[in-house]
Amino acid sequence: MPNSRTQASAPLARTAMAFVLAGGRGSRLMELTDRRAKPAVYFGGKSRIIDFALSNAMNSGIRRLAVATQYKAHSLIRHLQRGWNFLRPERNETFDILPASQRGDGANWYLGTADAVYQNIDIIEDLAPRHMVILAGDHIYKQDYEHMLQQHVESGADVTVGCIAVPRLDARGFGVMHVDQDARIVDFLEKPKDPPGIPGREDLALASMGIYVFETKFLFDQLRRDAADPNSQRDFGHDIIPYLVKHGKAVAHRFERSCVRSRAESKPYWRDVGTVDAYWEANIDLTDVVPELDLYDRDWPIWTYAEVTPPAKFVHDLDGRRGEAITSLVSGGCIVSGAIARKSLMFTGVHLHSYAKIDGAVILPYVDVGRGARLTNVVVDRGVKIPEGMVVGEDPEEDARRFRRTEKGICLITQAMLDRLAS
Ligand code: ADQ
Ligand code: ADP
Repeated sequence: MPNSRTQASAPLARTAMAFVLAGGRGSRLMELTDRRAKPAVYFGGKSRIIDFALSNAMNSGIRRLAVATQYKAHSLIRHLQRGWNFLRPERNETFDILPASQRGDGANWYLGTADAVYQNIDIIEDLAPRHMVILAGDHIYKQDYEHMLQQHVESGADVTVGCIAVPRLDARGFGVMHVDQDARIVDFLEKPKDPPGIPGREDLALASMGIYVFETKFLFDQLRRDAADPNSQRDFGHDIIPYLVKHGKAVAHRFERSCVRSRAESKPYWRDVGTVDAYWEANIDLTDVVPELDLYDRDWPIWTYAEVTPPAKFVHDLDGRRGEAITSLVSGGCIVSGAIARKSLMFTGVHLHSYAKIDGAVILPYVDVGRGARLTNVVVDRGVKIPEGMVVGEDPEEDARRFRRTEKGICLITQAMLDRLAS
């Protein structure tokens, strides 16, 4: 289906609110989320994971945004304040950061994702959006939510759930649904151990993307009903969606219908970069000559907060060795001096010193790679100082002893791990 940006009827995005759930830790990202929530984790050389959901909302025409935060929210809140605070109330635009335990009787964390909306009902009511677009803050994709809103109104659904076909066994971490020929959801299982396949395509399962559209008043009624149920976990995936599949009308929206493709032949791109392996791979994929995810598409920009930095610089060192980066993404403020980067991402302010070599490396901001260090297939956390001559990625046993080494052989390196080695 083409992504027509011209709508027959008035855009629904203009009167909708995007509510981004950004409270989860994302514990399978290991030490990367020791100090920050998963939505605040860096991605793609310049951005953070949450920038994708927020940019999608903006690019879809939504001008009321809210973000619910909870776990280790400081890094996330700082990013949002710096990068996303440009919406103007006088133009009917709003941007609200909603930390847990600020509302109601003040005593509770958000219990589940539904509770994160429930506890903010009074704030949302003031803004009176017609529809609520509930989004997860931890996926990488480009989607035009206007199409989903239009489908929601046309189908007369109580809730519309964004969905995508994934390999069947990968669906164990997702909500999995069956739909009838009218896209109505007839069955929904949250994180089944043995996910049911799609009839006729048993190798695939139809997974919920954790994206929901509701009419605001209807959503509030459901949240209040759910809050009165002592057995509820107060979660969309566990409680609200299964209830509406049984007692209401839940309709599936196929991601293919609204994903934003940079080229007609591009495949729909959606990633839950929930593990270190998936995170490394999605980042490194961006160095492909024609990556599946196009960050250079001016029609669908991914907005972020970026520091003002001097340009990236590549210099010969004193011995005359060239500093170069091949098939790599290099952000502002980086200096590559007599060192070689290959198939790597260097975020803001990374320094590579003479004789250093990085290959398949995701290097977060302000990392310093000492002289002669060699790093292969790594993720290096922000601010780490890699000592001179350190070699990672050439001896699996040694790597596993020193760092967090994944099944696929990717090493995650943090300063705490290096400090432990030094002591
Ligand atoms: P999960 O991703 O496991 O499944 P969850 O851990 O609740 O669901 O996270 C969803 C989003 O909400 C994330 O962005 C997270 O940061 C945020 N979040 C989690 N708990 C929160 C809280 N208490 N307050 C605020 N924000 C919170 C869900 C659905 C599945 C679906 C997958 C798709 O339940 O059905 O398949 O999303 O990833
Ligand atoms: P995930 O399930 O995304 O891998 P976790 O296992 O860390 O992440 O978190 C599970 C649930 O517990 C989430 O709802 C998350 O928001 C919540 N949570 C995590 N850490 C805290 C915390 N320090 N305080 C309150 N709630 C938390």
